[in-house]
Amino acid sequence: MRDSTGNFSVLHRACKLVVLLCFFHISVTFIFYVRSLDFRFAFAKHDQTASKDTVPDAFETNHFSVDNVTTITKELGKCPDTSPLLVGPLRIEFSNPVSLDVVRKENPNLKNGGRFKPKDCVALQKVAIIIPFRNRDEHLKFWLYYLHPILQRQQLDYGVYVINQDGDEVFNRAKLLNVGFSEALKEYEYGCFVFSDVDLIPMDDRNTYRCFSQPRHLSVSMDKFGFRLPYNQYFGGVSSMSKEQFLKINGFPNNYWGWGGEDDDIFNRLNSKGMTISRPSGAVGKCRMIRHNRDGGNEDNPQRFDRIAHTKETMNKDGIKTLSYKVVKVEKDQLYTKITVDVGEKMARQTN
Ligand code: UDH
Ligand code: NGS
Repeated sequence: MRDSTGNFSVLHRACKLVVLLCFFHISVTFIFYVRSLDFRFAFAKHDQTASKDTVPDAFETNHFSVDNVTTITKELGKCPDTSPLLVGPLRIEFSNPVSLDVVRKENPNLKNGGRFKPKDCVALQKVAIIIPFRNRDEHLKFWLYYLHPILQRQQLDYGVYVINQDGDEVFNRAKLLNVGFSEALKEYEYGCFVFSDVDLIPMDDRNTYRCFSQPRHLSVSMDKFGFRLPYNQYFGGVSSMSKEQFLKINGFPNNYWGWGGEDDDIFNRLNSKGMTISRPSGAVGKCRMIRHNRDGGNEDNPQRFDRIAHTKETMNKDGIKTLSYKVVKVEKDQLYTKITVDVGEKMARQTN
């Protein structure tokens, strides 16, 4: 009897020990499991933070997937108000001709159509640059040579649109600018439009080709005018307007055929809608014009004085709302989008 009781107590203790060992084993396993969970969570958290801060090297925002389910977006910060890449005054001269192949090689980051976006930050504005054009290829080469590097340093999301007037009809600068506005918007959600003559080159990259709270006149200090404004209301050469500012004045007039007055009409439109002109300082706004002879087909417009006297009455009837034209050809180059257009004839000017 005593023997069997003794055996039972040994067995009992052995069982207790086994249970204790099992409990210890489960506890240790549990602790390790919890710790490994912590570690995995922390690792995932770290990974996400790192992915937010890392600047992607691709043109567009990067995505990568985890388990094919979650998508984490790499976010770029906004570009600063003043680009850190600006260098200030520039030497601009036109003595040596420019080769477009060289300009293409020197601007490897341009996308087809003369498009660019900064790699390391999100540009503050999407800018379409519109150039009225006909038979000025040598000037266009200089413009592309000088402007592309400047615009890239200005950290803009931009595209260059050369609006080429087809045929031999009298030149119509303002209507070409309207066409540029309308065609550029079909391609991309531009919010800002810079209208630039092909023969004007800024002499300082701090003269940013972007939009401001008021319409901007950029070519304020031209060499041909002795680096000053020819008159206070002058709005010719290079100017910029947001989409809203442009639409508020019904765009530009379509009926100024030949040289002169269309820029004064634009000034009158802005003025009549209560807008003021914003300008850079005379030093920052310095620019050079490529000297040239008077173009054929761009004779002085004899009606210009009469027309600018009646801007207020005509501006709602003549502008972007009544624009009509035909696209003849679209050419995409690395350096620009060239759109050749039939803008109609001078005879049609009464209505358009
Ligand atoms: N343009 C062309 N081809 C032309 C005419 C004009 O491309 O045949 C474009 C070009 O972008 C030019 C802009 O339109 O820079 C303005 O041309 P403009 O001839 O009005 O102005 P610009 O200052 O010449 O180049 C002025 C000639 C002097 C006029 C004197 C009037 N009394
Ligand atoms: C004014 C013209 C503007 C022209 C400006 C500068 O007289 O269109 O001269 O011209 N206005 C009228 O003719 C009504 S420029 O010296 O650049 O050829 O922009």
